Amino acid sequence: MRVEVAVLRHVEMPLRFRFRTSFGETTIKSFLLLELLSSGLSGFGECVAEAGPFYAPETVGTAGHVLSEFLLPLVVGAEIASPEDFESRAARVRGNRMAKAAVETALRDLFAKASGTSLSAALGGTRTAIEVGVSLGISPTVADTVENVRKHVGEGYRRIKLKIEPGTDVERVKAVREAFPSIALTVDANAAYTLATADRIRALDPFGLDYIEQPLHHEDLADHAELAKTLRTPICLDESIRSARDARTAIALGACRVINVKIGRVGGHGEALRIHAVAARAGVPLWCGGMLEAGVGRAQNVAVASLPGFSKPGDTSSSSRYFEEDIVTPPLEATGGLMPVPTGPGIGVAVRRDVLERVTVTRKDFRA
Ligand code: SMG
Ligand code: MG
Repeated sequence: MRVEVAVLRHVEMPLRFRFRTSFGETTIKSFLLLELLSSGLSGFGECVAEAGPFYAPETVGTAGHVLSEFLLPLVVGAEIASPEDFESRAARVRGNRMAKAAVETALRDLFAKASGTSLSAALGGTRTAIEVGVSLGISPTVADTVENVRKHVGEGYRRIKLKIEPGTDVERVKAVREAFPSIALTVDANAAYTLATADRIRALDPFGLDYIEQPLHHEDLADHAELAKTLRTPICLDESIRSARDARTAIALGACRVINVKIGRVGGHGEALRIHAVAARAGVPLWCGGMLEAGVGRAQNVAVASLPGFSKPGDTSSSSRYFEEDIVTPPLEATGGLMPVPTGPGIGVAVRRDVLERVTVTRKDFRA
């Protein structure tokens, strides 16, 4: 398939809530949206790099640079045989996985559209709807945390994840567990603890959490393995898993028993599929993480989450939670904690050009 034109947009969309984590706060979703055009079809990829390098090393700025200077020149005007063909062409670019994923996911959409299949089917998805949970940012008080959980349990989400940081972590989890004895509950520390402060993590063990996500440093698998030995609750890794190689090492070391897969963090659907294979061999359950995606990224997430190994509810909650107005139609919405998997060609949702124009800050076109 010959990619004729690439359109790279910087987009900003206000969030409907302040999302606070142990590493910062997001109020505006700022991201790059890539459109690849070929024979009258458009494939869309959303880059999940954030404004600042606090969750991951990449930013909107660095991803824009790597896309413009190194990745888009590999595809614009080129005959690309498959998404895997792009992966091999881009293999000499190290790291920069979020930038790579923007191209790879746009190509996946484009190839699926060209063959008239849904992206879910093209990836090997087997579910017609995915179970979804919700990730709740750190609220000002313990009481606010419980109220926020009540609201989202009422909306039918199948799992509640609380963002935590050292401080009132144990108090919050205890209060939520007392108010909701039987919900599926998890926590995500975004690497805010160390082995020296891990007593606070161990203090969460009695609350029947489904898993504890990324408690320790993003580069430290050995410490996670050591912590795991002192916990009954499984550890789930997010930031530490950038590839199938990382997944294999982490599982072999006993650093995790669950994996959060984010397409952007691992460089695209191809790598997500390889992690899926590694995890299946080891009997490790997966779930699909979130990066506060707009409609394109959300649809890409729903497609991968329809694979059989994604057996736990993910963070892909309803679009209307995040945005007044999304850039795709129909918006991706969950009912009773179930989100239908689009069946139309590619990502199965259409980009709303009028909305996209309104939220576009800058636009750069690349032609052969
Ligand atoms: O998409 O609802 C969402 C956010 C899910 O908690 C979420 N993401 O570490 O898993 C994580 C965080 C990373 C992004 S924080 C802006
Ligand atoms: Mg996480």
